[in-house]
Amino acid sequence: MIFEFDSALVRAPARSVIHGLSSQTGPRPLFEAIEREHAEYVRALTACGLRVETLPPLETYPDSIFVEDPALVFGNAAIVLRPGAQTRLGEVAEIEPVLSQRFPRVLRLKAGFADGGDMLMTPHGMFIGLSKRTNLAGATELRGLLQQLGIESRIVNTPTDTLHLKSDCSLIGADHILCTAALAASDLFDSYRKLIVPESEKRAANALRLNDTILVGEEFPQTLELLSGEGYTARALSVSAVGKLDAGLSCMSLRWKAQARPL
Ligand code: CIR
Repeated sequence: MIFEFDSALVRAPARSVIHGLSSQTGPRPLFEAIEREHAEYVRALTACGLRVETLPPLETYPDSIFVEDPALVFGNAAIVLRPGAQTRLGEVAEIEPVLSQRFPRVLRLKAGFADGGDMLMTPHGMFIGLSKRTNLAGATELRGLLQQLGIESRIVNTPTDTLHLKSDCSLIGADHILCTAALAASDLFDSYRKLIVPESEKRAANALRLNDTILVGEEFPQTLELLSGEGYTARALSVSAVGKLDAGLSCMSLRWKAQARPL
């Protein structure tokens, strides 16, 4: 099932994380605050039943804590992507050997750009969002790679004022999407039930369902209430420091359910 996970990779924040990319003009986050949020995140993943492996920090790449962006992982395969921000492209060479050691099959994007944050996996296939980070060349090549793994995909537009497709939406049930009003207004999720986050809590749309629990930013009480009202178990985590770097909950891990390897 799509929400079943037992394994995750995260990367410890480097001191340089405070210089990560951001579209915001406010103050930079403190390293200690990011470190705290990251530790809390790892504890939450573990509490949800995942075995979490923490990769060493990379000072050269401030945004490398957001390990979701340079790769996609599945039970028995991984795809190494090419993040669309120049300062992040070097993360590819760092994650590739890690994945080669852990997955029997690793495919690689060769041209164009694609960030994992633009990829939304559903029971019906993968949405590939075009954004400032994922271009048509990358999306088209990725479609071919996903096909090799037997995964259908659809290339879609991401709202222009958002970083990634998943900054604005998360799959919370097999046919249930948590999303911003902007995404709900598009025809993207016509065949899904939508739970729309309040305008004042737009960043809450980047939630993370792991097994039976949905992780949500604790800064978003109305969304937490909406989710509980729908019968979901939600766990609140602080994301205010990583939020200053345009990040949320999905970006800090790669998650999968391990599949038995043939003998
Ligand atoms: C960036 O701009 O690349 C980072 N500061 C934030 C990346 C967030 N990643 C994600 O949502 N998947």
